[in-house]
Amino acid sequence: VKQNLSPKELALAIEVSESSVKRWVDDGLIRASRTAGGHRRIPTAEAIRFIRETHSTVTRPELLGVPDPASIQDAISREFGQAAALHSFLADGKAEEARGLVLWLYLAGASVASICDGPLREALARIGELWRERKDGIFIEHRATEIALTALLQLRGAFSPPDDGPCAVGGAPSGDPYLLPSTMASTTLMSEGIRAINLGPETPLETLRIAAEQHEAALVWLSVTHVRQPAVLERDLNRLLETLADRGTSLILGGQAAAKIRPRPAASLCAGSSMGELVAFAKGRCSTTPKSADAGSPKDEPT
Ligand code: B12
Repeated sequence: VKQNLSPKELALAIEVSESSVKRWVDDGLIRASRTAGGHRRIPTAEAIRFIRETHSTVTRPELLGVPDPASIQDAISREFGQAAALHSFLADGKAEEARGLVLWLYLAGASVASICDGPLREALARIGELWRERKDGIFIEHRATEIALTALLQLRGAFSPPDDGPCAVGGAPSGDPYLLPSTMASTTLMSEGIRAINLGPETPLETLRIAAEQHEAALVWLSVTHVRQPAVLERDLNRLLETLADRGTSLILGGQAAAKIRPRPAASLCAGSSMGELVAFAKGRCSTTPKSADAGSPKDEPT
């Protein structure tokens, strides 16, 4: 995907006049910067947001650097579904196609949460079975993770939540090497207008606490796919919950291995099993500002 577009390129891509695009920029409907020579430059991420929100039809996808919708549709019908098409791109190392499919689903109106909980999760679950039956399974798994990660980061680049809006920080704990779940969480939250700071895998919970304090986060997410020492993680999580509660910050726990740890029930703690649930929880929590500790929690104990 190209970094920036000229008004002419965007106009050609969606078959409108260049003067319309320039007017939309000047009216603030499309965010753009100016070159030293005074020419308008539209970040491609911004163009993608605009196209999706206005349901514009992309007639020249190559100008945006996105794949031809017809080829994506072909792959989806050939493989019998979005998840199956994504799985085949990921398993075959077809990075451009996989990124294109994810971007296309978003452009076509799917929410980031539904892309993560649907095709991405399903495709990766299938990739996770390969090591049992194929010698090259683990190589395919590593490559697929890398491709899925770049697809998410490309999508994440399309969002720029306001600097003064609500903030969330999160990651995966020490001993957990998994990159994708926490990147999904940050991408999903960013798509919902929440400034999300992803500290990634192997993050000590003390580091999460410091980051949450520095950013005055309203929400902390913890994604757990692999637990090395459940007792240690439980102890650290209980400690983190105490300090977060003092500041009115909530924590949402999720991930495939989240049920392996049993923190003490706390009003500021919630458990979720999908990006959809993360969004629902964040929307409730991030509308209140940190420090104004509020009572009540949807669930007392993670399930
Ligand atoms: C990629 C991968 C790896 C990579 C990770 C690379 C990396 N740096 O990220 C590597 C190669 C390191 C790896 C290693 C291993 N892996 Co592995 N791995 C996977 C795989 C294929 C994908 C994981 C992934 O990213 N999934 C995508 C995520 C986003 O999906 P998800 O976790 O389900 O997340 C969803 C929800 O849980 C939820 N969610 C997630 N986080 C959060 C957070 C919050 C707050 C909320 C609300 C919701 C939420 O929303 C997400 C979207 O719907 C899975 C297969 C699978 N089913 O997931 C196996 C899998 C997890 N691995 C498995 C295994 C056995 C291993 C190994 C032990 C052996 C091996 N296969 O090599 C080692 C152990 C490593 C370790 N120290 O833990 C098993 C685990 C089985 C089990 N239950 O114990 C799985 C399930 C594969 C399988 N079917 O056997 N793995």
